[in-house]
Amino acid sequence: MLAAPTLPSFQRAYGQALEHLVTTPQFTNQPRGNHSQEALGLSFTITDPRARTLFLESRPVNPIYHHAEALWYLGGRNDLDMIGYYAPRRRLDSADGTTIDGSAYGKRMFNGPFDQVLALLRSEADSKRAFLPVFWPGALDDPASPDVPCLVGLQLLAREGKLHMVAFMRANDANRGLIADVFSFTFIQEFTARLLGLELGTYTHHVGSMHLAVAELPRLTDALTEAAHSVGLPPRFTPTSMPADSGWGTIRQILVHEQVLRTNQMQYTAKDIAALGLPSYWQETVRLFEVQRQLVHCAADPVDAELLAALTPAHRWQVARRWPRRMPAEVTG
Ligand code: 5HM
Repeated sequence: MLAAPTLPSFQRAYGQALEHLVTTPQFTNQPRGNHSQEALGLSFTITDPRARTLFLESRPVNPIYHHAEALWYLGGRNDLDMIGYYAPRRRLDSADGTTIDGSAYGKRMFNGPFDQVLALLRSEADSKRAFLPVFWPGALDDPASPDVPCLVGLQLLAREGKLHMVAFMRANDANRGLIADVFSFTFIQEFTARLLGLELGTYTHHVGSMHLAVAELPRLTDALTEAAHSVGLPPRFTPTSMPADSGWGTIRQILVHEQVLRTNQMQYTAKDIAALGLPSYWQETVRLFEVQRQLVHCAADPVDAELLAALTPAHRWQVARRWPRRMPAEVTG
């Protein structure tokens, strides 16, 4: 039996998943009318879960949404207000127009089960019971549900001083959900490692149905080529680490800044953010949310050049590629 392929970064896993689904799909089908190419039972392991994002010219990602989603999960929330602001498409996942049910993974994990998992890992490090279930027995009760959870659950394993995570998914869109899911789950893994005072271990991702939308295939040729060319090259940017003293108080603080920026009650300059008393890692998250505030609430203006200059080079690169028309003339990423 073979273990999942072990890769240094998510970008490598993304490249391999695309390649597999584009060149040797196992099935072509139309579940719920979504014309897809699919392979069953795909898995990969990432040795550095901090290398959780893509730096591809041909597949610009949204680092602001990724941070918002990870914090929405950690906040144990299910409100559409927060997540829909960063990705209006998420409104389609809501049956009542105000909440999200199936994919509000944080609400299911962080209101109870997570504390039990922490207690378990603190009392018996070798435990293999530290599982955070998300898919529940009644998840298929409503055949018209717009949002059945794709995540079955997350397992945490403390081994030799490191915290490993194994994610189990029933389904993943390799060019959409996968990118956000791996970001959020590895972020939760790193945060949990900080809570437990453990080093960060590996991240393993198992998927029942990995698929791509057939309509997206023509647009994926460049991403496939670029991902293949990046193999063997040094990473474009070195990942940063969450500070050791990050805890629930930090998450609560960041969510307060997130809310006042989202609702446009506050506007922060780069200097304001530097004076908030947060570690630079978490200042960066607030900077990303201020970028979003400007993108949404100051739609006629370019994003402030000083704010962009204060971002890490990695985020500046991603932001400049995702919103090229909102960049001031002096910023090239
Ligand atoms: O028909 P189904 O419920 O599987 O459609 C959900 C679609 O969103 C699938 O393509 C699934 O793979 C994708 N998805 C994902 O990749 C959805 C969620 C939200 O639960 C997710 N990852 N986290």
